[in-house]
Amino acid sequence: MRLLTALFLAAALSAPAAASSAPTVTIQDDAFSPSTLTIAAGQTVTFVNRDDDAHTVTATNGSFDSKGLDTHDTWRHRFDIAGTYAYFCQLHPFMKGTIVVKAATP
Ligand SMILES: [Cu+2]
Repeated sequence: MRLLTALFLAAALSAPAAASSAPTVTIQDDAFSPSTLTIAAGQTVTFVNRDDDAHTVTATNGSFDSKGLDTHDTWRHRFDIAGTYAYFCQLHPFMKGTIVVKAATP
């Protein structure tokens, strides 16, 4: 019985590790990291602001806009359509990033 409990706990504890591999872009030192992120269609990207400054995640083509993200704010966006999405920070237009969305394989 104890062994089963241990196995169950091990399985439960390992679950969050898988979640941490979710696509994430960190905003730090006035830059998006990674500057280019490749995902599959249907995936959700989490943007995390680790800077002292406010930033935005704004699509160059206007298809998405996080609005202002303060320090430690996170913002998520799901990309359903394959393509290359360039984005920038409206407050610091020199900050640029790209999300490459590949068609999901059936
Ligand atoms: Cu910015």
